[in-house]
Amino acid sequence: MKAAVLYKAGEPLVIEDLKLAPPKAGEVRVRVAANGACHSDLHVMTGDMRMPLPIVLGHEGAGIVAETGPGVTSVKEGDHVVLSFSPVCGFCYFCTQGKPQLCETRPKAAGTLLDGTTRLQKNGQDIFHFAFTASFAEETVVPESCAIKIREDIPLDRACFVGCGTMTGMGAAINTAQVQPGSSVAVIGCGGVGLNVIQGAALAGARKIIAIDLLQNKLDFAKTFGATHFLNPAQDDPFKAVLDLTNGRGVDYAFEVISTAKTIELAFKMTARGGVCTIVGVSPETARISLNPNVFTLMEKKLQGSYYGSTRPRIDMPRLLDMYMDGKVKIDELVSRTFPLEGVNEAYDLLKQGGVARSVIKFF
Ligand code: COD
Ligand code: ZN
Repeated sequence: MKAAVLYKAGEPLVIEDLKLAPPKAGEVRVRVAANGACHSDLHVMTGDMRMPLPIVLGHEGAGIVAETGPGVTSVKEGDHVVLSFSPVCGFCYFCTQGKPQLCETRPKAAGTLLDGTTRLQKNGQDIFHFAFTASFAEETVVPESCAIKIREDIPLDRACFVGCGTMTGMGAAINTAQVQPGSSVAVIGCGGVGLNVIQGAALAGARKIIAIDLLQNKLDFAKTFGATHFLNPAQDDPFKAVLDLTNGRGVDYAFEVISTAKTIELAFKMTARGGVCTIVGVSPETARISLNPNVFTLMEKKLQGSYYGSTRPRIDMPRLLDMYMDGKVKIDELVSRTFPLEGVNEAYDLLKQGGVARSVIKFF
């Protein structure tokens, strides 16, 4: 089967014919229908996020179950699924607290499935799986808990976004930060994920949603997703502008959706007394932030992270898709371009240039 392989950071992905071994116990083989081009894959391509190589990237996928390994009970051949990039055991300390995004069950080695091995090979050489999903491929084998059954009337080239951008962003606002009706929100970084933080905040009833991005087209997208005010740091000082928009207080909720130390510090600085700053981006290992600790005490500001929108995949993903089908969650507006697998490098060139909200790689 065809897949896009990263052999070396800084080089383009190579479309290869790979061998995919059948699913082992507790695994599912999925025929991938579509996969969004998210920035996290780009972090691996540039070397900012270190992964074992060669690797098949892709973690925003949806498809149809082709085969199930022994013991699989939650899906069967022919079921439509969204791919989750975070396996869930259901039994550990965190799963039983209702925080499956923090599940303790992880393989010993990055880039493998849960048993520490890969199902992907080229000429006898193991190829790694990115984020358990490896969905820039015609087919993939994933842990059962990463195959989330969904309704069959949802177009798979839309459902795939719930596998990352829509869930990560909306979940950060709704599940992690629990944005309150009438509140003020600032979102720094209005890409595929940030636009969905905006969408989640709008759905939660935030009154003022300030979108901050260096690119005018992203601010235009932000309007579609529910932002009420727009700031470009290349033109205005975003800290000063946010104070001007909030009676000098700062926002109740700030979100950093880029993953740089500078923008994290900025998000925290524009958070009001008693407010909550949520980091959505994952920065390079070497990144460090610098904060005055007194503001935690004297101003009761809070700083927290959000992983995968604090999602409970089997509850939140089908629910967001129901809301999409009811016209209450926007996904179509996210899709700027559609490419075949062979266009994957072009899709990432466009993301780097900032020309798109999201591109989708469509297999069928
Ligand atoms: N000031 C304002 N805006 C900026 C700046 C800046 N200094 N620098 C970049 N931006 C804007 C860009 O113009 C762009 O619009 C946006 O920031 C980034 O958007 P995308 O579309 O390139 O990126 P996303 O939305 O796909 O991904 C952003 C993440 C923060 C999620 C990603 O970078 C990341 O850190 N991923 C790891 C976190 C994670 O949970 N990963 C799991 C799957 S995503
Ligand atoms: Zn992603």
